Amino acid sequence: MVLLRKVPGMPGWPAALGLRLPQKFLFLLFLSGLLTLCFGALFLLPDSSRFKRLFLPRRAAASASSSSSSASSAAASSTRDTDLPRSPPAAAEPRHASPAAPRRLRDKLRAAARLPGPPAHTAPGSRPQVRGAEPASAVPAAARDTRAAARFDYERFRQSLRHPPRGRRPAEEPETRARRMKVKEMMKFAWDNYKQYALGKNELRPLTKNGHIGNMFGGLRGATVVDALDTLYIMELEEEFQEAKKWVERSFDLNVNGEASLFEVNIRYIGGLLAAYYLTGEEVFKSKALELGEKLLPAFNTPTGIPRGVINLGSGMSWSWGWASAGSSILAEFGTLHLEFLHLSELSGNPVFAEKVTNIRKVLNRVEKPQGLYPNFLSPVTGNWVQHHVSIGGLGDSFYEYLIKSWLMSDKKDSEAKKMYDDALEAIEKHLVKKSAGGLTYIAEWRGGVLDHKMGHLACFSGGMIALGAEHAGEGRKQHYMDLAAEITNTCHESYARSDTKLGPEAFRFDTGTEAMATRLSERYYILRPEVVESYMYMWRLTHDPKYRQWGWEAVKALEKHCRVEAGFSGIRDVYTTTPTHDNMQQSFFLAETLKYLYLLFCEDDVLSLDDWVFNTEAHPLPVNHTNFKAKANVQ
Ligand code: DMJ
Repeated sequence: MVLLRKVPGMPGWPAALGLRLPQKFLFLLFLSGLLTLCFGALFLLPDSSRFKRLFLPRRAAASASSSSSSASSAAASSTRDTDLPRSPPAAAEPRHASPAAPRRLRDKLRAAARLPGPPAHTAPGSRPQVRGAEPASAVPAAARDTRAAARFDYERFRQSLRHPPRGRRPAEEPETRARRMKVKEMMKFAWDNYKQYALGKNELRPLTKNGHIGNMFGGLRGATVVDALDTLYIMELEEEFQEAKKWVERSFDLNVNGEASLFEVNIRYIGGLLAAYYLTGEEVFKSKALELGEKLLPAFNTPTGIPRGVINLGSGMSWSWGWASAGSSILAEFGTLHLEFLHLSELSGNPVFAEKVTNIRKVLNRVEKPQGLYPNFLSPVTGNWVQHHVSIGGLGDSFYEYLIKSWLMSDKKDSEAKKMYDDALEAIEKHLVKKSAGGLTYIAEWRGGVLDHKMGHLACFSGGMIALGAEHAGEGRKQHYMDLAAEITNTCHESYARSDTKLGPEAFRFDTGTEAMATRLSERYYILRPEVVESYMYMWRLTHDPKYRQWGWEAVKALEKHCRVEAGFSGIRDVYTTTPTHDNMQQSFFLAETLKYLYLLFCEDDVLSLDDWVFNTEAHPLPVNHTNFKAKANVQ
């Protein structure tokens, strides 16, 4: 238009060019064509939302812009299920602007487009090794909440359960009821003392009557509160549950800035919050779980996507444990995220969590397994094993547990997990399962091909796990695996029965003439661990052999006799003396796991029925996917 304006004293410029009428007409036609083209191009360019805002009314512009960002993100990542709501747009402004913001933005764009970029880590061993992507808080909380609320139908979920979570309470024998009530009383005692002396700290110190914070949870507090929530609820300790809930609502602060174990935060806090949400429908548990889940995401920002073990919940920086060989990540840690992360995706509608754990599986499937076994240390940089130490106890344990439970939680659809579990168990049985001279079956550890004839207390969960998997083993294998599960559970019971306190040591051996006993001073302690009673609970549910209830009751009596002190329960330093000294620590897993499994042992099978729930490795019940999860990860 400006070009055609007549300047006073000057002829119009088409005229100045000396054009005739038909030529003028043709020229005007060409010019108007050109203008139409330019105008149209504004709408066709990949990101024209800003221009659109100039020409369209506000509302129309907003919807046009959101559909364009959705389409472009789908195109950038062909790996996503197109049914899903998109992750927040890649260029969303980080909540806290900082000098690092432009780089963060670039990283985020790269990640969104799955473009290879230089890894952000430095040499293994140096600390911190990885600067994570921007903290997940870059996603506005309100947006997350709206999206989640729109997606997850709690009522539909509740209707999908086959049994009410707290059971239907049929008549039962008085002895079983009395034993269950005893366990409930122990839980109340443990909680009341924690509340009185340590509320808001992570654990209770029952001898000195104060709280312990420790350094595992990166500044998060209240590990015992969050770990206890679902146990209090299941035991119908209503008032105590309300106290715990109130603490979560009013005092549970996620804006912390410390070094946390990714694994521990996941199994205790995220697992505890998810279970509390699914059991009660209280939104506060869901929103805290999602917020915390997002804070863990930067730990996955490694060349392979295998997360590092330690993360600063404030900065998102992550690194490997100083004690883990060559900057490696630990099998039992990165292999124990699957259950919780699928639920985070289901509740948030954001597939990112599911994608992270699906990728871990892919890496594990790609790497060659020595004799079919999974070593405990893997490099998050190369995706290769760092050391050939294999164990179904510490460092390996819950990885195997999460394979079979992933399959069960998927309503038996995740056949990849089932195959990985079946293959791993076959290799374990072939190379690690041994029988002692006295006829006790145990699972040894493997160090580069050499067997260490030792079994940790932690490994005693495997009786329950193998029984759980046996149900679904191939033709002819079911009885075999039930027998194996029963033998291992029996060996673990022996480790308790052969001690003076009737509680088991941290590790027991089969190589120096004695069997199922600790041979080293440093392995004689018991810290209120759950694994042995966990196996009793599964064996009871799956066989109804009364000996498992009997063994559980022996454990209850031993706990009362040796671990109960004036202000709570404490671990003991030596299970082979009837006058043990106490370690002054009431572990949060005692409330989450040990007491829950003991309680369930004396309940009917429909209380937290195995048809409806899988227990995460901290005994937090997560629902089986009867409702067909929407959040499907599709990682290539
Ligand atoms: C718990 O925190 C979990 O069971 C974990 O998997 C391993 N050990 C402790 C309890 O012993």
